[in-house]
Amino acid sequence: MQIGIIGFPYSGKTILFNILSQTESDNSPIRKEINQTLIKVPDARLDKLTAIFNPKRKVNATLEIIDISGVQGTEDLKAQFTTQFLTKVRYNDAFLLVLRAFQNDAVPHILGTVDPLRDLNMFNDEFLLNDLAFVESRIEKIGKDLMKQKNKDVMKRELDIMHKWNDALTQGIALRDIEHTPTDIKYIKNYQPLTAKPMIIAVNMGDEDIAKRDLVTEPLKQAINSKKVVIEPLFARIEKELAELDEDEKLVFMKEYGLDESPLYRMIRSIYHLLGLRSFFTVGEDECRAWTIKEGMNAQESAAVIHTDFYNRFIRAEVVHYDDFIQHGSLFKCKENGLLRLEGKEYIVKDGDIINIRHS
Ligand SMILES: Nc1nc2c(ncn2[C@@H]2O[C@H](COP(=O)(O)OP(=O)(O)OP(=O)(O)O)[C@@H](O)[C@H]2O)c(=O)[nH]1
Ligand SMILES: [Mg+2]
Repeated sequence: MQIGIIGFPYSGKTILFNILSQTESDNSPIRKEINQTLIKVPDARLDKLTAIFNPKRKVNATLEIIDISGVQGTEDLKAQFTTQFLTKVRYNDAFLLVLRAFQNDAVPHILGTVDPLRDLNMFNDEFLLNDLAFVESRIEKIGKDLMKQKNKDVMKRELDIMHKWNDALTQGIALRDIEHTPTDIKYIKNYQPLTAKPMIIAVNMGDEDIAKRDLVTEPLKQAINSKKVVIEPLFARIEKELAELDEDEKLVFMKEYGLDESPLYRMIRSIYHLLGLRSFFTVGEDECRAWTIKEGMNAQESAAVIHTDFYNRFIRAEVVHYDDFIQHGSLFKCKENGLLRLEGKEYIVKDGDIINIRHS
C-alpha cells in the first residue's frame, strides 16, 4: 500500500513526510529513494501485548509513503498540474493531500492567499477533468473498434462501464463515490483513475488554530461529503517540535495544547482504516507483531500474509480476540473460558484477533 503526499508548494508536505519518517519502521528496507519510506502504524494494543509478553522484538504494521512534489509553483492555474505530476501520482493507492491553512508571511502561498477550500477544489477539479478526458478517449476508441468488429462483447461491456463513469464525472461526482461491481473494479485496477482513490486531507494549521480546529475543517467537510475521504487537522510545526521530545515531555506538551493524543498518530490510523486495512496479532517470546490484512480476509488468506507457504499448509487457526485476552489476562484463562477457539480456513479474521496458525 503506497500513499502519495500531494499538495501545493509550501503547504507542509516535506515537513509532514519528515515527521512521519520519525516513526520509520525498524524493518524498513534501505530507503529506495530519499522521499519514500515505510512508516510504523502506531497501535496501543500492540504496545500492551509487548509489555505483557516481553518479547525480543516488537513489529508494527507499516504503510509506505512517498513525498511527491511537483505541482508547479506558478500563478498560471492551467499550468499547475503537469502530465509528469499526474503520472507520478497515478500509481499510489491513496492520496494524502496537504492543504495549507497556516499563515506565514515568510513563505507566501503561490496563489497569494491562504484558502484551503479553494485549494481543495482545484485538486478535485483537476483530478475529475483528468479522469473525464481519459473516459472520453476510451469511449471514442471503443466506438471505433466496435465498427471494426473486434472483441465485441468485451468492448461493449467496457463501453457500459465507461458511460457509467462518464455520467458520474460530468456531474462532478468522484469515482470513489459511486457503486462498483467486481468487473468495474478490474477496470479501476487497470486504468487507475485518480478520483477512484481514497483521500486523506491533512489541513495544516497554525499553532493559534488548535482550539478552533473544528471550525477550520468544517467547510471542507461540507464541501467533500464522501465516505472515502477523511479530513484531519495537522499541526506540522508543533508535530516537528513534539518529535524531538521524549515520551514524558510529549505528554506535558500535548496537555498544554489541550490534545489528548498525537494528531499525527490519529492521522496514520485514519489512513490505515480508510484503506480498508485491519490488523491481527501474533504473540510470543520472540516477537509480538501486528500483521496487515484487508477487511474481510479469511484465516487461510491471513495466514499467507505471515508466510505464503501457510496458505497450502494451513490446518487451523487458534484465535482469541485482544479484548478478551486483556480482560482475562492470559491465554490459559481464555482457554478455560472457551474464548481461545480453533477456527477453520473460512473464518473471517477480525481486527484485533490474536492468532496462532497451526500448519503442516
Ligand atoms: N508557520 C508554519 N509554517 C509552516 C508550517 N508548515 C510548513 N511551514 C513552512 O512552510 C515552508 C514549506 O514547508 P515544506 O514542508 O517544505 O513544504 P512543501 O509542501 O514540501 O513544499 P514544496 O516541496 O516546495 O512543494 C517551510 O518554510 C516551513 O517552515 C506550519 O505548520 N506553520
Ligand atoms: Mg517539499
